Amino acid sequence: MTNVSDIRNIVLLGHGGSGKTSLAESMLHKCGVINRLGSITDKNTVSDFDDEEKARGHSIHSALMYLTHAGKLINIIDTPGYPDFIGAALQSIPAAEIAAIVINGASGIEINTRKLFAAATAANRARMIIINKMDAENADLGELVAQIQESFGPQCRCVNLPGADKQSIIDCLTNTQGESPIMDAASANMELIERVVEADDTLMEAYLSGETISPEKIKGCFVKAMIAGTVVPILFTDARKEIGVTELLNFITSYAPSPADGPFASLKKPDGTTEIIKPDAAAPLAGIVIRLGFDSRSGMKYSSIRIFSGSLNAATHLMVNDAKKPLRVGHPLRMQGNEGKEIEAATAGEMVTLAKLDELRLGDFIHDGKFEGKIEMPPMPKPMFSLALEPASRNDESKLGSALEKLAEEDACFKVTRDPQTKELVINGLGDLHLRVMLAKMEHRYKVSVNTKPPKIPYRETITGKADGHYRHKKQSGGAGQFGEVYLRVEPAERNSDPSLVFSWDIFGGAIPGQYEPAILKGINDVMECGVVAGF
Ligand SMILES: Nc1nc2c(ncn2[C@@H]2O[C@H](COP(=O)(O)OP(=O)(O)OP(=O)(O)O)[C@@H](O)[C@H]2O)c(=O)[nH]1
Ligand SMILES: [Mg+2]
Repeated sequence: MTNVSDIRNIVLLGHGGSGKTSLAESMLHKCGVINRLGSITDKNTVSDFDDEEKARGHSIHSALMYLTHAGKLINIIDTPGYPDFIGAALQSIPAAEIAAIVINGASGIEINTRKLFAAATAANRARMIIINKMDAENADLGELVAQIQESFGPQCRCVNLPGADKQSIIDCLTNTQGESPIMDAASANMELIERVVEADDTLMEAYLSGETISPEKIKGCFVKAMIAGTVVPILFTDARKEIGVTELLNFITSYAPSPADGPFASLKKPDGTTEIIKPDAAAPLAGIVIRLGFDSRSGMKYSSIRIFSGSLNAATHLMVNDAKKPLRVGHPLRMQGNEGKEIEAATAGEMVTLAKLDELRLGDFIHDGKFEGKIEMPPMPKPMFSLALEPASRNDESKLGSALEKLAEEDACFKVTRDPQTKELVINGLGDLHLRVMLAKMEHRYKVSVNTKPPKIPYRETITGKADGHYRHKKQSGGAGQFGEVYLRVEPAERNSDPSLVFSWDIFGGAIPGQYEPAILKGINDVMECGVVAGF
């Protein structure tokens, strides 16, 4: 069991190609977890272990890793940066106190940099910015820092700076000596301290009255300032040459929040109130499912959980959301990319992975029966790209349903629907690349081939204006005579109104017996389903 204050949970967020996976790799290498630095080109990083990731040279899923540095356990979640795979990144944000937004030093602020910075802010995470690829020849790092401050606010302040040779790092948190092409260490230090003291009234007063604030006091206030967001530290790295990586690890262990510092998870209870969950290992169990994956070889399902309070071991009776029946769990695992190491127990503040629990879904609230409610996940973008599928052969047909179900379980932004009108099987995702990758995964992993085509557009007739109709029914030939007379007025309801039919009587005195109403409604609904003019 690791002491809660000795844990740091960090999620790496940022646009595709900014170097998150390489950075995670170099952190593991620096700490001796791996003895060879893997690379994207050699397809041998710990994080991008999936065949599809290796083939494409970028991350598709989130991956969990861990290391120890300066006596602290650092859990790292590497996330994909391409907009098509943003679901996995968003899903990981609630799992970590620290959100590190990685920016490519050469290409600067990109679309997902902004989206993910905003998502981390909305989720109240302690944010930091890592400018990676500081070695890139065309990088104007001074200009980039200015753009970051303009886009994300003046709270973004440099904690270190690249040396003129881009081979070294100049600390400006505890040091005022040295000069970087961006600025001198003394000015950076002053700018940084200004923002840190803002989180503490006493320190702020002392600072404004001209007192020199000691490095110890700055250190004591830094975590508070990061959580409050008065400072968003900027650090520089070159992940390929592992420059700035030790400095990054030192910063995380000494200045960034542990689960004991916060921000804390909040549980939305059934009565509408909120309960803050403090990371107490002795308290009841509470956690959320942050990642799901199926092993490409064994097909085994792995569910990763962030534990907010309590403890989980092989004997735990695991409750999921408001289900009444507990699940039996096997040995908890701690994941290093694709490799799971059995651990006795996982406690508050940690991440843990459980095998073979088919019932678990992304975002599920797990507990031991003593908590009730839901921990909210960040909003997910709606899948807007669609493809209609047809199994390539009869053999594929039988396997298609279960393969699609597994793919949808892993990815909150991938949905499978059957269009009730066109009867087509349709997959929906965030972009063309998203859908192509899912189909490739289905082919390689589950050996299911499909033919695709653009989905038929389910055109629907609708009412565009107001109209009155009248029909008289008379039947006198044979048996009892029948007579009926109907007056119907139709006009458009509000667009997308739910329910789509708004029905009311326009008659005074109640001369029509109520028993006719269901038949009338059925008639109208049948016509609405089939259309009047063109039959759809
Ligand atoms: N020159 C240089 N190249 C780097 C650095 N960091 C990463 N790269 C290269 O940049 C490319 C992209 O790196 P990744 O680590 O895959 O980037 P990522 O952010 O994980 O990308 P996604 O998984 O697509 O979000 C790879 O070819 C890396 O070798 C760096 O600091 N300097
Ligand atoms: Mg990556």
